[in-house]
Amino acid sequence: VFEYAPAPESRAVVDLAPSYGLFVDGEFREAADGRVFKSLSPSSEEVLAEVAQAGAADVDAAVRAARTAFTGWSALPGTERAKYLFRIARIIQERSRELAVLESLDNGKPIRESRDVDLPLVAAHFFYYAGWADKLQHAGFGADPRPLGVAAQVIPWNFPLLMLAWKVAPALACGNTVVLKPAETTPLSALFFADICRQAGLPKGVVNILTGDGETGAALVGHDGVDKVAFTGSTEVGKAIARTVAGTRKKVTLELGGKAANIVFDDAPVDQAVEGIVNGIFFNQGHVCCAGSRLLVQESVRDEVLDALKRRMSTLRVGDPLDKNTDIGAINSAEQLARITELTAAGEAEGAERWAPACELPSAGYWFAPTLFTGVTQAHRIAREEIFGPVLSVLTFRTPAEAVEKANNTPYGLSAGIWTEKGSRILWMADRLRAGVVWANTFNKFDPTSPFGGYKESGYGREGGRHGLEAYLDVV
Ligand code: TXE
Repeated sequence: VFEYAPAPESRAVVDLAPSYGLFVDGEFREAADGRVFKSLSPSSEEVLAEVAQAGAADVDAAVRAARTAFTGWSALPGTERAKYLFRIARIIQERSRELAVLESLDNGKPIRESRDVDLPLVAAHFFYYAGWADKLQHAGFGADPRPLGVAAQVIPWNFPLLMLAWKVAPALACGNTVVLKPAETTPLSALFFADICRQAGLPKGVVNILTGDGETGAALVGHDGVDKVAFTGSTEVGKAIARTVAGTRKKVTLELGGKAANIVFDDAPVDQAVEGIVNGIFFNQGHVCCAGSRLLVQESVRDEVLDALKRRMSTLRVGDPLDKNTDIGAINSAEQLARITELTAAGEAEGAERWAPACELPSAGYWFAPTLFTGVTQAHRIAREEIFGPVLSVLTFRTPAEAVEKANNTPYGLSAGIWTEKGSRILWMADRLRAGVVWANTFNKFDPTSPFGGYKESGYGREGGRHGLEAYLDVV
């Protein structure tokens, strides 16, 4: 037997400075009031770097810089904007090893995922939207579509660089300028991206990065000089942002939580479905808004699927994100770990049965074993609330109609998965599932050409594809 045991990815490929400033008007600078916060590695609790905490004066400076830069940037021919985006995409590819290690250090995700999923997709989004920059007149937005102006973009910690790419690439392609705030637990890759913008020669002020917490985010979203707000994060904060922008000229798109059903029919090949279930909920520690966090399995195959799933879960390796063998990395923060712990305790208290494979978790850092709940009813909190961790709630159904009813029985509507050999059933189900994305015989599959976004409390607006441009253009 040949045992493949690759060495851990070297942390030495990332040259981390002890402290980082805000990126405003093409320069790194300290916060006006000198405040800083620390970015920790969730797998070791080690301080990776100290980062500036942007306050109201910094928000003002960044928005002004973006507004000044807008005049020149929006006047550039699309072919010129495309050149910058292509250049950024190529630099991301050249620096992808460094960025993948950085992302795994700051976020806790396995290097296999940051290297093989996040980084290739980040580059792909810049390539894809670079291709649109000179074709906007031919895309059904009218003869002369115009950019909106300054885009305030607030992103979460689960895919720091990828969420940045989803937002920055289409905004720039359309001629907008950007002030982006990464999440407080994962600020570093956005700052490295700022360095890439400099390397690409991007005119100053076109991209500004403000690190900070919810207070910084609220100040940015509320600033008068902002024309467009794009947010990905919790439903609670999304609603607060919608309230803030109501009554202003600002346009807004929101990408919020989810509670997706992964629906397995009795004719699906069990091994393939099990891989899809595992990928659906354990990819990125389940810190995925479209995670398949509710397994709906047809009653006749319940036991067979659960037996196979438990066997597969027993092989998952939890541990060092930089180890190329790791399947499940660290939970992103102590707060998120506390949320997962609280909701799983509620699952047990409400009478669901908890199962996890035997696995040894590292002593330092934030960890949670892959966990399965059976005996779950639709009324249980673990069937209704987003857990945002490696926790799967199992429900059963008998008929396709019952599967649709249960899948749709949630305030959310971001994604769903269907596992069946019958094409006609896929189409019947997809028509009735109230979810922005429906995957068939696959899950968590992304590419820059496809629109992504939610129904109901999962938000509004679409990112990705041609639809992703609509959020950054006025039709003329
Ligand atoms: O989210 P927040 P948190 C869900 C997931 C998770 C829960 C809480 O269920 O358990 O949300 O996570 C910024 N005005 N998702 O607390 O607070 C904040 O600084 C403007 C789903 O981390 O929404 C960060 O940059 N901005 C989700 C970003 O909002 C504010 C991804 C997201 O943080 C703000 C993340 C304010 N008042 C969490 N308050 C998804 N859809 O993928 C905070 N922020």
